[in-house]
Amino acid sequence: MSANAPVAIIMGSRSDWPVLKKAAEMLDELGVAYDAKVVSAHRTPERMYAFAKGAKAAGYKVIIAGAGGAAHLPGMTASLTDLPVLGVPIESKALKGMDSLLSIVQMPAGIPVGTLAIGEAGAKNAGILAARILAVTDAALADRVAAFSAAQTASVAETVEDA
Ligand code: RP5
Repeated sequence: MSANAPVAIIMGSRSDWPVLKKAAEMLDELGVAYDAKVVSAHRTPERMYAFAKGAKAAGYKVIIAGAGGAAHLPGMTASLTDLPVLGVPIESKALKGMDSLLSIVQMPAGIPVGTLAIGEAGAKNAGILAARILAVTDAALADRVAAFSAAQTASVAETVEDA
C-alpha cells in the first residue's frame, strides 16, 4: 500500500494481475502512486462492498477495475461509490473476453463505467486515462502525460526502413 495513493487497481482474481500490471506499469512511468488489490464481486462480495464504500475516504480519486467472464466487479463498484471507475475486460478462455467486455460496458443509465479495450491494451490505456483524469488538477502530472504522448509520437517512424 502506498500512502495516499490516488489510484486503486482492483481485480476479480489474482489471475488477472498479468494484464492489470500493464496499468500499473503505466502509472509507474507517469509517476502516479497506486494500490493493487484482489477484490472479487462473487468470491469476496463483502470485501468488494467495504472497499467501494470506503474508497473515497481512503483517498482514492480513480478506480481501475479489471475482471473477466461474468465481469460484475467494475459495475458493482461503480454502484457503491461516486469515484470514476475505469473497467478493463480481461480476455477469458471460453469467449476471448467478449463476455467480459459486454458485462462491463452494458451498464444501465445512471451508473457509468468507463470501459476500455479487452486485455493489455485496455489495461495500459486505463493507466493513462487515470493519469489524465488526475492531471486535470495536477499541472506537474499534466506535463508528464504530455511528455509521454510526445515521446510516443516521436517513436513512430514514418517509413518501414526506419523501423
Ligand atoms: C473473474 O473470473 C476474474 O476476474 C477472472 O478474470 C475470472 C477467472 O478467475 P480465476 O478462476 O482465474 O480465479 O472473477
